[in-house]
Amino acid sequence: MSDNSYQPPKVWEWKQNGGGTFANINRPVSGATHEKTLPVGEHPLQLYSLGTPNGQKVTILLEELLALGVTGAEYDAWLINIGEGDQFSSGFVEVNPNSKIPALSDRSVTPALRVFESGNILLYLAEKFGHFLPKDLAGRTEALNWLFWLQGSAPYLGGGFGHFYNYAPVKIEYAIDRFALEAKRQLDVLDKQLARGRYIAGEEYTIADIAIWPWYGTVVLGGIYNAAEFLNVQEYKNVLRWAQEIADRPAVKRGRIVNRAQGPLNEQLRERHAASDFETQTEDKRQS
Ligand SMILES: N[C@@H](CCC(=O)N[C@@H](CS)C(=O)NCC(=O)O)C(=O)O
Repeated sequence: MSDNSYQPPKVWEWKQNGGGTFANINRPVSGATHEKTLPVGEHPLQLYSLGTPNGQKVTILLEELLALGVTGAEYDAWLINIGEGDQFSSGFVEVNPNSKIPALSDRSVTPALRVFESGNILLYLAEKFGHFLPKDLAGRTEALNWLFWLQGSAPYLGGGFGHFYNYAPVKIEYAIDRFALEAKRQLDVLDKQLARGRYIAGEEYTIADIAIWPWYGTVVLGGIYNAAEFLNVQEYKNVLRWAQEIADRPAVKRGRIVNRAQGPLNEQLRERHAASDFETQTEDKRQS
């Protein structure tokens, strides 16, 4: 079952070309690798992101807010190409010293506020604009239970299961078994919760749904890791019902393609600066 040929040395050393999809960007140190300022557009909210599940959370919430008529949520979404190391520019490190997308700069306040960690960005925007987070203590607490659940759980799905099932240069049975087991346990947690109500935190659509859908909703709908059959997602009927209902929301359809730089061309809007960008999305823009 396992390969016992590796014996850890006394002190770990970085193998610069350790292999795998992310070998060229992962380093054991933090901080900027190059000087470059970030672009700034005309809207109060400047988002620096990529259309991964963590990035989609924020663009879905912003599109939902705009759909409600909250004009203060207008935003410029700039593409941060993490495969090219854009997250290590001096400008990006200033908005997020952790060098991970998404990062937001709110320039409607003076001095501008930096907001990082996708869960915190959702909470910040929900509180700033007064939507998608229940106002009563019980409703708010339940929504935050699930928002924090997602922030703690998704790394097992993405960094654990998705990494070893999909990205790792070798298929390690022990690692895939360990994380498939946890991914299925988490899907079962969601399925039982969604048997109790229409949305994750009850009958109201909240930032908990917006956080969880890009990860678990996309997995059960077959959109990431190509793992729907492997994880036998048909077992999770309530998750499937919820995932499809959210996928059908117009704001979700818009938000999930913002800052996407891979997949079908009609699902890529690499940068977003105005609502009309969704209509005027041309071959040229998508490929630039
Ligand atoms: N806990 C962070 C995770 C963000 C994260 O892992 N972002 C990934 C893309 S999904 C990233 O920027 N990776 C670049 C890198 O690791 O250098 C959040 O929720 O914002």
